[in-house]
Amino acid sequence: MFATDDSIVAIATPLGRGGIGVVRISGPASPAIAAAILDLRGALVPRFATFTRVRPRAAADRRETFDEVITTYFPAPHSYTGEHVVEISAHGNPVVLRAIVESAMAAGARLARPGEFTLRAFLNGKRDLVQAEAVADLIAAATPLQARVAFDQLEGTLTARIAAIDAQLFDLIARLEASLDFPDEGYHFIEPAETARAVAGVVERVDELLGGARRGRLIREGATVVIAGRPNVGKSSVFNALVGADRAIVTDVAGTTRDLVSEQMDLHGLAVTLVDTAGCRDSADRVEREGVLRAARAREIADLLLVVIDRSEPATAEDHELLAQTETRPRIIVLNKRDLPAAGDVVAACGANPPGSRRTCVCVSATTGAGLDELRCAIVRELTGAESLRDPAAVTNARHIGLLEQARASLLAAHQAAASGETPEEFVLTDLQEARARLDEIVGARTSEDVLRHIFARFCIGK
Ligand SMILES: Nc1nc2c(ncn2[C@@H]2O[C@H](COP(=O)(O)OP(=O)(O)OP(=O)(O)O)[C@@H](O)[C@H]2O)c(=O)[nH]1
Ligand SMILES: [Mg+2]
Repeated sequence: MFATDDSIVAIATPLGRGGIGVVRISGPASPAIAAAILDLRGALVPRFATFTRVRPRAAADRRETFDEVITTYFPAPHSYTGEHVVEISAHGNPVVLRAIVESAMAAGARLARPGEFTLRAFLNGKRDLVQAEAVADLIAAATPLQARVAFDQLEGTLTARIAAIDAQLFDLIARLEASLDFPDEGYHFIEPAETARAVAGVVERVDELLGGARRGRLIREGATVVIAGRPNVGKSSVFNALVGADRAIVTDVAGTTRDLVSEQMDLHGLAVTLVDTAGCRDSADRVEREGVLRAARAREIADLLLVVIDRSEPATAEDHELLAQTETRPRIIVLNKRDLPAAGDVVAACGANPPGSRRTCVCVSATTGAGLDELRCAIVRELTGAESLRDPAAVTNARHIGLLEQARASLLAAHQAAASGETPEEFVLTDLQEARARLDEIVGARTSEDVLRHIFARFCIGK
């Protein structure tokens, strides 16, 4: 997988028709391949848009062209991959683009594997692993906030913060090693207490990164919010009101919704999958029973539950059962139908956020839209613990979080050993080196082929 001496080709734009479609060729032979398939008057000028024609097959009849194209040549190392790259912008038609790829293959290129362009950029030192992963995230982003966080990482914000921690560790390790290398001089380059202090400082910086990580991961991966409640309380109405479309069927018949209905939405930048479910009740109807079962399963995997209660009716046994069942889960109690007079005891039974409780209760009317903005804010707050996501987290990726946590554990072990003042410096050193190795893995300074394979398998062809 990691051979880079051949030249690769792929369509870099999405499948389908559009104004422009781009074929990308990367590798030592790309200028020669371009010369073979294009109708060029001379050598391609670096980083210059050349208007030319493309031929169906290498060395075919020069008059037989099938598209006019703009070609740009980026000589190594100043290209996306760090190799010679030729980008051919043709008209965005799959037939034309595939024919260009076939011509390039006939002229010696190999079809690129998913993520292979970005893999080459990583192997050639154009990007570290965090930045390569950020490319995939940026391409996959569904909300502007996701895109911004991915772009921050592409720019190297996280890389720089990890490098700063790594530099602190390196300095500490060098001083400890010097102490070990010159034991006879009776001189310590660093005293155990100072080592402990310095390690504590590094832990603090790792904690700063991990602090926003839960929020960061939510931003990157999105969250699943499941609507639950007994039949007819207005779950589907709340669902439709939140997604802003008549997506789920609403009727006054209890047991309208049978299957799960889900819709993606952008909530203050968070990518939320909202799921409407069948109302919880015992039913003799086989179809409805299956729906109730699916609803229960959906509740299990939810990051957050919206437990809908009809505030205009006295609370039923089913309401109380669901409230008890979801007591320990992250949830918001949604008191719906606030446009109707309230049945007093419902509000008392489940409403009115009692002081000091973590219970979040929002009063809405799916019919008039009242309270929905408050509900949206409450959802974001419950999921992220923050009012606003204007200051997004630096760490968003589960792989990075895992490695940072491992580094932190080694740092804590080093700290404990140094603070005791009795553990030999070799042990402290081993823990510190271990922590450094984990940080190196994040940016890809030492990463196994398996991990790389896994990471780049997420990409599509042409990236
Ligand atoms: N007045 C009023 N009526 C509402 C409100 N929300 C829903 N309804 C009505 O309540 C009835 C049930 O609404 P649905 O959204 O279908 O309720 P559901 O919880 O999805 O019901 P099932 O799918 O059967 O479990 C419909 O007649 C809605 O028009 C509201 O805020 N105010
Ligand atoms: Mg429904």
